[in-house]
Amino acid sequence: MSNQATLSRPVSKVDPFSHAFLHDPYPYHEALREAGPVVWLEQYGIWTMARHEQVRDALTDFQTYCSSAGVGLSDFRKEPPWRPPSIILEADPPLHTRTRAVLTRILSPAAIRVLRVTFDREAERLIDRLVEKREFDGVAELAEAYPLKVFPDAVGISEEGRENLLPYGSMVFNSFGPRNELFNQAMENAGPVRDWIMSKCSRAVLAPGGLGMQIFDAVDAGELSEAEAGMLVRSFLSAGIDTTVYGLGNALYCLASHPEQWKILRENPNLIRGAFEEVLRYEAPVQTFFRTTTRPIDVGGVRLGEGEKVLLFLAAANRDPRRWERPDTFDVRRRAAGHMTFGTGIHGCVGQAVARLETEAILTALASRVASLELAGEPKRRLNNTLRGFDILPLRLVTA
Ligand code: OVM
Repeated sequence: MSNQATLSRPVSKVDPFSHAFLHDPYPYHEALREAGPVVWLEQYGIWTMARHEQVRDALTDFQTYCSSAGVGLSDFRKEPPWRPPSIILEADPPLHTRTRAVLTRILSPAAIRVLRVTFDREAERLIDRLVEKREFDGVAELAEAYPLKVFPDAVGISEEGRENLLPYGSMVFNSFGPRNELFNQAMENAGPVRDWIMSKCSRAVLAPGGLGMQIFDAVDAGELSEAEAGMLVRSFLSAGIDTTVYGLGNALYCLASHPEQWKILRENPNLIRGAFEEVLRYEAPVQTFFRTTTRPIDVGGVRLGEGEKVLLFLAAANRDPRRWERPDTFDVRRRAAGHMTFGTGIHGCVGQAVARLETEAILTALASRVASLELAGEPKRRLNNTLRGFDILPLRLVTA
């Protein structure tokens, strides 16, 4: 095909951040995938990719699709970011290479093995309490309660003020979208929440031996400045809570609403690890990230200019029929590896082993005790410009 196809770039009028879209994105995902390999979103003057091949290729080509102009809609070269940019998420090599190396080491398989003992014990404790309760809100009492206990403990921050962590996550993940009502609501109490977060990022307040203090050890080794270490603690507190809260909530929802899949897991606990990958594919807690082009590039015969924003639909790639058989079926036995929910390439989720550890600990504790996991009422969604998940998830546990 020649470049003449440039003349017929696919266009769409949809708003991926409207309430209608966020409530039920799947029909819109399909329309965007079928419109073409790359689609112009008129409302925002940006490109979007919703097919697996193009999303994966863009994530892999960090030189053409950069992160340093921000990974949300806002272009940091044109408007000031709402907070100082993350030095890992919103950075390109060589800065990214240096910061990433530190977090990769701190979150290595050996480090995860150390965390597992505590994470398993806390999961068993919490599930024992909930089994006794029988009926509870799966969001507040499980999907939020568990990550809010184990992760800040692992980082090594004080108990006091942890109620700021979820509001901060809401600010961070809503801020990747447009300045809409969701963004404005999330930012209502931004000042005090941001101040509390920043007050937890210094060497003086972190517990010895924790994941936070290990970042400061890299300062002593000459890898980071003191200020950079604080910024990477901020990355832990930005990326480490809401993502796992929404992921755990989606896991509970998928399993409670597919009882035959829960039965399969109970009978084969070795499938739990793969089941979480399937949750991430089927109901991605992180739906989207943006990149910005650093040069003109052809995508499937359509020419993108330099300095243009590209919305990557991770969640749509996860259900692309070009890549997956029965993409809209939740199947815990499926090989779901290759989903885009953790991204891929140099920015692929550095904390993914922690996310898996938390979910496996909870699902394993549940599977060993609970015969049936049921919805006990109507779930209610919590809308966010980036995250997909629940505000309320009424659950009932029936023991074996
Ligand atoms: C960060 C950060 C914030 C949100 C998400 C994320 C998914 C990273 O501050 O580095 O990764």
